[in-house]
Amino acid sequence: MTEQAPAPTDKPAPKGPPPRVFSGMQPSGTLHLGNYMGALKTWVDLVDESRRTGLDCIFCIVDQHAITVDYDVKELRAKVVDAAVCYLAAGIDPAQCTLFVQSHVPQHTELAWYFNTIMPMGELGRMTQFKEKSEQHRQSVSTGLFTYPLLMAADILLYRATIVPVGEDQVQHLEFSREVARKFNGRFTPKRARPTFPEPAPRLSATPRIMGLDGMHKMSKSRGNEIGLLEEDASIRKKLKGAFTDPQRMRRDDPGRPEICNIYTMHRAVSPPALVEEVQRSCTSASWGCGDCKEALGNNLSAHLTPIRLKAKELTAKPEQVHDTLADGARRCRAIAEETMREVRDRMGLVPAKG
Ligand code: AQP
Repeated sequence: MTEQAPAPTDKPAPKGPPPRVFSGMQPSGTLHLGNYMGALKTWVDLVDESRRTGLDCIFCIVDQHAITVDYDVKELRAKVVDAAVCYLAAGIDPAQCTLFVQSHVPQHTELAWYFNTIMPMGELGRMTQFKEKSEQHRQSVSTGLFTYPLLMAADILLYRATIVPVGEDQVQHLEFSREVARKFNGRFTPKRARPTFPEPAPRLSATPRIMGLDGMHKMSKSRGNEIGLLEEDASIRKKLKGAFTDPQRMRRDDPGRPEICNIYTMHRAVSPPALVEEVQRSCTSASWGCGDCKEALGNNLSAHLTPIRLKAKELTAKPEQVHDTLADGARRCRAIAEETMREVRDRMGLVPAKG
């Protein structure tokens, strides 16, 4: 008699937990349009997506990264709250995701230390951001600035996150985080066991690199070349007037190259698709001058950012509410982090304290 194949069942295959998203920003200054268009807008999209898909979104204010360069103690305190206000005002809904401050979860630095012990210095020395920032802060380059990518790897891997929404400048650090995961798994994960860490991948926005108004460097909190996320319309319009555009557009009727123009890139982030097309056409045909593109951008930035600015004003008036949100987030993150760390310590051979 032949054996019968088991009857198919209607039961769906067992599903794992939904993927986890993790990202953070430094409270090193006022968030700017680069942070927003390169990363924060994607966070908001992912939170919206999580309503349908169950994605678990965790967002962090990475204050321990911000202290790797010279900073003002009093200002840092205020900037942490300002960053939380920006996240919330931009549309990060705390009922739908987790928001917390890095230093409220001590396991980040613990895991970073363990990663210090497994990654060779040569790999850290190759990091472009370290080279640029050590140039920028030449008077004192801290060891923390050098080991920054290890803490960033710990931030992500502590939560076993696989989706990391960041701007283009962070892609190299993400590749490094994957290398850390592979190294740790290779050395400490027992054969046939589930890897300790999954490999995280970047999620880039459609505008992953926003240049500064100077056209020389990416828009940055520390270079003074930025437009602030909460800046007033009049100030934004004034800054746009002086913003660097396509250097080949010397005269009004020179056709432009939108693909290399930062003004066009910003249009792509905030303007309706029909207007983006119009800007593209009018720039290449020279029917619009740079001033026209800038004026249209000023109008669309105003429409896009005014509600964010108003919401931020409301939240700034209720700091207790913001602190409560951060405290709830830290509570949840400490629990997740400790679960990971128990496994990490065990796999690395560290003996737990009795009791
Ligand atoms: N210009 C940019 N274009 C696109 N994305 C950007 N990001 C930063 N600048 C741009 C993205 O914003 C997120 C938060 O960055 P961060 O605060 O952690 O560090 P950063 O990249 O060093 O930002 P800044 O503004 O340049 O800060 P400072 O001047 O203090 O170093 C990241 O996802 C980043 O990719």
